[in-house]
Amino acid sequence: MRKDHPKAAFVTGVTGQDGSYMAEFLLSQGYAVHGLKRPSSVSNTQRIEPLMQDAPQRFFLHEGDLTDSAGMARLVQQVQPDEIYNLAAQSRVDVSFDAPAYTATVDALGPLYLLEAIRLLGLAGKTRFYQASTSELFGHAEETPQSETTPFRPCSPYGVAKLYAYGITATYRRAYGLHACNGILFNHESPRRGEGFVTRKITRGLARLAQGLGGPVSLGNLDARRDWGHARDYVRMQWLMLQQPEPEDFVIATGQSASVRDFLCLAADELGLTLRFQGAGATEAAFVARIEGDQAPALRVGDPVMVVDPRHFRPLEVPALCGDATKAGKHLGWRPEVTLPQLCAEMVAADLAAARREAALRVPDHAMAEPVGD
Ligand code: NAP
Ligand code: G4F
Repeated sequence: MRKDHPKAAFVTGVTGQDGSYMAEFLLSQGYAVHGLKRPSSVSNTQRIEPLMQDAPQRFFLHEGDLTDSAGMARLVQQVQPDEIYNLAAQSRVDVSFDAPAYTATVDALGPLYLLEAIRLLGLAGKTRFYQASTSELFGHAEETPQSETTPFRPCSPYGVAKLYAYGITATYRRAYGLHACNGILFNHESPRRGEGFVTRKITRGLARLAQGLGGPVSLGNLDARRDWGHARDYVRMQWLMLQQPEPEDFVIATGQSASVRDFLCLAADELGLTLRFQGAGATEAAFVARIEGDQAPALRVGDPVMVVDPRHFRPLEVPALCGDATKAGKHLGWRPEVTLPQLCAEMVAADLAAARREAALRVPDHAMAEPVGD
């Protein structure tokens, strides 16, 4: 890539998990990166602070909202991007049941606004478009593992909104010749994962409990199975898709699935804890059965670490997902590099370090009770 005229990428959702890894990756490849950031009264740039410091000449933030069609067209016109990565979304499946119309506006119409901007601004020959599609499209999947040819049966407002986005992306590719692709990504996690998703809820919750901060982690369906990879591995694939001469859709997954219960046990193991489960369904709980090492000084054998709370059950659940990324392997030479135990260890280590910092800063109760002054 020419240094005096780097490629320009427009990344929506740059403040999120994938957006922050994507911006880092693109900067490392020499791109000028323009990120879309939602206006916010409190800071939402924690994940991209280092980039704002280190690459001020090539990393630019633009305030805007994906649901503002005119604003998106104005930004696309201003940036004239070579590549758009549409990563912004209301990405919580559970939240989509409570906010279905909002989820549809952001997740279905948002990508349409960007595609229309490319088309109406006459950028179809220049700007390549990546849409963050999802394994939630498969929903109650008809076959396992799921590949690019598996029928879609979404079963959440999120999945249905993302199905529209998938379809409109493919339609603009066929109708107007846009270089537009769908990455059908299975779950991917990292220490930057939002705190409401189950893996991060577990690693953060257990790490804090181990340091005497907070109570047992409360979870929903422990038997749901997901195909979990590392977000850093997955953004590389998103970029690779846009480097292909012809636009195509790809599944990206590890090909291995594990249950929420498995992930809970893996995370506990990282903290030297062996768990004992008791009860079933809505009354199940997990307790400390054995402790090794000194990672969990606040816990004793018999302490509860997890309780099931039926409020976390979903009106409709996707019981199991497992992807077949053979096409990505063949066409793009892509293989996931990080295993689930490695991913879990990285997440626990980061959350444990944060919990230790928080515990060290905590003012002991007896100190609070001391009289102030003479
Ligand atoms: P994430 O951490 O939740 O990030 C979502 C991003 O979208 C955040 O930057 C958020 O901004 C932004 N956003 C939300 N609504 C917006 C709006 N109306 N206008 C502008 N920006 C908005 O999600 P992620 O895990 O990085 O996922 C990235 C994309 O991949 C999403 O589209 C998700 O649906 C899709 N996906 C994710 C996975 C996965 O396992 N991670 C799998 C398949 C597909 P704030 O920071 O202000 O909230
Ligand atoms: O971590 P989750 O909320 O992720 P989910 O629903 O699979 O969605 C994620 O992956 C999709 C790709 O397939 C993305 F498109 C989407 O944007 C998001 O990134 O839940 C995973 C599983 C579910 O079966 C859920 O019922 O964990 C189960 N679970 C059990 N207890 C819980 C909890 N999920 C959450 N969020 N919170 C719980 O307490």
